[in-house]
Order: sequence, then structure tokens, then C-alpha cells
Amino acid sequence: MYQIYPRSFADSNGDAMGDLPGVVGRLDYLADLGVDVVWLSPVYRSPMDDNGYDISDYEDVDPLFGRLADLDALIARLHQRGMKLVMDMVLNHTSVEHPWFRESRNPASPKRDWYYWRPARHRTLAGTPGAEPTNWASFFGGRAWAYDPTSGEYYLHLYTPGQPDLNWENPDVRQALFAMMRRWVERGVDGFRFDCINLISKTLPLADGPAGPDGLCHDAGVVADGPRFQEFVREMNQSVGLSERDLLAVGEMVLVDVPKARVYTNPDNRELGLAITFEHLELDHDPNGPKWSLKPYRLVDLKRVLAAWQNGLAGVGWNCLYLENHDQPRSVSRFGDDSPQFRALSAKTLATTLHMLQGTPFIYQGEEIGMTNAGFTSLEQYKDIESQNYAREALAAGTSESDVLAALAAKSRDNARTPMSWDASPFAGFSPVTPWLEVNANHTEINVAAALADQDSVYYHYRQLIALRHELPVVTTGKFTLLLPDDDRIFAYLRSTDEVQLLVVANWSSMPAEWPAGLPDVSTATLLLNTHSEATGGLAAWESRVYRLGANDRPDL
Ligand code: TEU
Repeated sequence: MYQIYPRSFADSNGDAMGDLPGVVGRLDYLADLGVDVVWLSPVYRSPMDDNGYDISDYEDVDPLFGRLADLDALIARLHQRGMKLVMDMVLNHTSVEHPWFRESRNPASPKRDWYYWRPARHRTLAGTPGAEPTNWASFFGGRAWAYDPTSGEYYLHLYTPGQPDLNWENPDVRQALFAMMRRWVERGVDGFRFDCINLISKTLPLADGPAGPDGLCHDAGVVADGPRFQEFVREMNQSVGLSERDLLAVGEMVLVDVPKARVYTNPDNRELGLAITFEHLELDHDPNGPKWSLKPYRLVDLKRVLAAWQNGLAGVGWNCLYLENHDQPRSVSRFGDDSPQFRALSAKTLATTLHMLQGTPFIYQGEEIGMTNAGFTSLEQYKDIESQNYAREALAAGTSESDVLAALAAKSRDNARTPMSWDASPFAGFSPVTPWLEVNANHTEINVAAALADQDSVYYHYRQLIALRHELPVVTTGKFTLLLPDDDRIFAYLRSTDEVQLLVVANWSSMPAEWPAGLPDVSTATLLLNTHSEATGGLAAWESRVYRLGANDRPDL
């Protein structure tokens, strides 16, 4: 699966933003990489408060990205090349500009109940601080309730005030959403990536949850995985024909745990197909603080969490394998070593480790050439609403500007949203004009043209990994066994079927390592893939290898 963030992929008409014809123009690049499915982040009509995750019309393309005909062309061209299209589908909320919400602002309208409108807290004055119906925090800072002076009530928005939560309890809401999705299926899309889908069911009545230090409830347990979640998703599956038509159903699930995801992605339940989960990306901040409270992660924790998800969904559900997307910093900067000496090697080794696991690997645009974090040094360079909200609140609370900049440099979503670096030209071959977000200054070296010209590049390593998965069924079906769980530098595991066994061994550090004791013997094994041309007795810094073990070397499992 290859994720395209269309705003930052390719600008065909010189308006500083990526667009659909820009995507169509790059399909050969994706086909050559070996991509099977494209996930397209939202291209629907939107006021773009959250770059399209605030939808004002689910059935049309925003003029920034082109026209419906361009989307039809994209679907047709993808299908011609044997690739599929998964559309992002944001069902937890709409934009405030959606006609449903505009109508809903009128208390007498039948649409009033399509969103969560609530009066002020008992014995408070509506519109004054603390009068909000519950103590819930928005995921993007501040409170989750916006006051509407006209009606004297509040509406719920778990994200920005521009993203009011839809009330799935109302059957008319569900029917309208399902009918809209059926029309997309008829149009030819092959599936959906359901944005924060486990937020659609809330526990009623909406009530205060445990308060954090700021007095607000940040506990996703209160807002996520509500009592009717499975019922709603099953109804959607049946009504849209997700299982029946074998459509891809990727569920992004905020703060979900293994037991729940195992149920949600069990094909027998006819709910969702794959789970995008977060536990492995929650290891580099204070466990009780926000993502901005930086803390180095430990490899043993990452291995433990990934192994728990491998084993937890094995034989029942299905994992999405990802280290990077439009909400996350660049993986080579976060988990690898993005210095010139080790950038390419560490990007390859992260990829080897991830792609040989069980599940569906996701590549986020630019990851396949080892793009790094943005390297922004001033607040003005950040455009993302979450980053801007964080900076404003943190500065107001007394955090120094240099600490705010350090947190943004490590964690801002804009790290992954800089324009795709296609070549070394001034705007990275993304656009003929100054793009909406600055290009990464290192595009002069790290870009697609340079990667294609270098047989040893990160890009060709990804191509090999994809080819290996296509060739070897064990990569899809094999049982996963974590080796050396306590080693803080080596990531090693086995993938086994009755016929074949693979050993993946990776040095996740910028120092060479001895060949670890406790690995199976590889003297008669076949080396299928490696990052270094010469395999020695030890492991070089950021070296990774994939072996097929010989019949005699296989550990008895
Ligand atoms: O993100 C879900 C989510 O909960 C986010 O809080 C995510 O964890 C955060 O961006 C990390 O900083 C989805 C989309 O992927 C994201 O782009 C949207 O902003 C969000 O939903 C609201 O639609």
C-alpha cells in the first residue's frame, strides 16, 4: 500500500498545491516500485482547516485537486496498471461547512440531531468558561466543545472546531453515509481507509471522564470504542458490501489495543479488514504526556510492542505495517540515523525490519527514498493546525520558544508533509512555483531522480522488499517469532511455515555489532537480501539481512 498525500505529491497546474493530474502523471513511478494499492488522503471538497480531513462535500473533488473527471481518470489508469485505489473516508466528523451541519445549526431542523448538540453544564451560564457540557479535550488542543451563541448550545468536535462529530446514533446519518460510500464503490474505488473509525460510537449520556492536569479529559477510553461501535461497523460493512465485494477496509483506530483490534479485523465478524494502530508510535514521549513531551524510545520496547501485535492478530486479524504517514514524523529521522553517513543504510534497515513482518506494509510518499524530517527552524514555517495550536498553547503556558521548536522539529506532522522531492531543482520538481509548504532543503541530494540513478539507493531496496513479498508466501503467511527480545540494538525474528523459514536480522544502531549469540546457524542459509554488499561475520552499523534457512539450520519451534 502506498499512501499519497495529494496536497504534497505533485502540482501539475502551478498553483503551489499537489493535485490529481499530478498523481496521474506519476503512476509509472509507483508501478515500477511494485505498488499494489494506492491510498489517497482526502481530495473531497473542504475548507481545508485540517487539509481535507474536514469534508464539506463527500461526493465532489475540491477544485484545488482537480475535478471528478480527474479522479475517474486516476481510477481508470490505476486499474489499467493492475493497481487499486483506496479512498480516505472521514466518517467521524464533517466540516462545519457541510450542508448537513449548516442545517443542523437551526435547532428546529431535522438535521439538529445529526451532530452532538448539548446545552451548557447544569447551573452554569452558557458561553462562559467551564460551562461546556463535558470536560473532554480535543485531540488538537483545547476543549472538544464549541459554543454557538445563536442557539445557546454547544457542538462536539473531537478534532478542530471546524470538524463537528456526526451523531451515528441517528439512523438517517448512517444511511446517508452508507449511500454515499455505495456511490463511490459504483464509481470504481476498491476500498476505504476509515479515518479514526473507532470514535464513531460514544458512550451515552456524554459525561465527564477522568481529568488530566489541565482539568480536561484526554482519555480516549472515554470517547473511543463506544458500545455500538461493532454494530455500526457491521451495518456499514453489510450496507456498502465491504466483505461481500471484497473491498479493502482499512480502519484507523485511535489508541486501540490488541484484543479489540483482533475482534474488529477478524474476517468472520464482517467488520473491518486491516487495523492502523498506534501503540508502537507512542514510545517516544512521556507516557502520561502529549506527543510533544519528547523522550528517547528504547528498541526493546518497540520490539515488544510490534511482537505483541504480530502475535496478537496472528491467524485472526490483520496488521497494517507502518512507521510513517502524513501524521507522523519521518521514520529515518525518528528511528534511524539521518546523518549523511547512515541515512540511506538506516532507512533500508527500517524497511527490511518492517516489510518482512506479517501484515500489509504501508509506504508513505517519500519514505521509499529516505526523505528526512523537514528541518524547520522557525514557527512561521509550520502550517499544520495541530502544530500551530500546540505552539500557541505551549508558548502561552510559558514553554520557551526553543523547546517548542525542538518539539515541533521532532514531532510536527509537517515533517512528513513537505513536498515530495522529485529532483534537485529549486522547488524539488514538485511545482514550478513556491509550494504551499517549504520543500526540504536537502532535496538537492535526496530526491527521486537521484534515487533512480543510484542502483544502491533506498528506492531499489524497497523494490526488492516488495518483490520478495510478492514471491515468497512465507512473508504473508509465516508464523512470527521474535528473537533476542532483550537486545537493545539488534532486531531479529523468524518467519516460518512448514516448508520455509526466514531469518531477519537487523542492527538498529550506528555502531558495528558482533554476530549475536542465540541466532540460528546461517552457515548453509541462503542470503536473500542485505543492505551491505559484503556479509561479514558481524553486523556493520545499520546492516540488515534476510536469510532463508537451510533445512538443517532451522531451529525447532
Ligand atoms: O488522525 C487520527 C488521529 O487521532 C490523530 O490524532 C493522529 O493521532 C494525530 O494526527 C497525530 O498527531 C486522523 C487523520 O489521519 C488526521 O490527519 C486527521 O487530522 C484526523 O484523523 C482528524 O480527521
